[in-house]
Amino acid sequence: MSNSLSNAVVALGANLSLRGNGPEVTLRNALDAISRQGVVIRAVSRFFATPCFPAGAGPDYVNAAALIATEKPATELLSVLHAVEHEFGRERIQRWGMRTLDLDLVCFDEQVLPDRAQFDRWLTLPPEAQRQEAPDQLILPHPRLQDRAFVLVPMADIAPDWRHPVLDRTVSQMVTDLPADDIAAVTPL
Ligand code: PH2
Ligand code: MG
Ligand code: MG
Repeated sequence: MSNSLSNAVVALGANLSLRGNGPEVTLRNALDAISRQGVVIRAVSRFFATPCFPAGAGPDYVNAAALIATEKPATELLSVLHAVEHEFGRERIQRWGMRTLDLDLVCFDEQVLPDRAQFDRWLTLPPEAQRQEAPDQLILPHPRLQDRAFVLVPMADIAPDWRHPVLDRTVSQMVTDLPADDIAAVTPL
């Protein structure tokens, strides 16, 4: 048995207050809750205000990213994230709906899950289908990672050199691939 730790990136987001706390406080509390679950938080990005995607679907978000080291496999880390979301009032109702806390597992080492064929299907899903369909299993890396400034800009604070195992681009490179307006709209708090 190897004791080696895996590295994962978790994207944090919130755009609704919870128990009188705004999104920024919720994200801080969520990071504390994650670190009580037997995973090590190695680094946390700055916090950013980001325009809601899709545009007009709700208030601006606060987004951040955390670099995590863990002995757990990816699916167990995901269970931890779901438990913390639940603790912070998250109800899974509407795809891309407003939320008090969203914790997305973005990448886990260089793993491609569940397999390359499934990953490729989600990667190339047309935008209209993306609005309708949500995967019922863990897809890694997150299939929309490369499209989203609100994920990539925070991630560039903590894992600029992580290389996407399928796209073969680093986080820094994927940031520069984004439209300049998208990057400019992600503003540090
Ligand atoms: N998350 C969503 C949907 N839209 N928009 C921003 N700016 N940030 C998010 O984290 C976000 C979103 C679904 O998880
Ligand atoms: Mg999300
Ligand atoms: Mg989510």
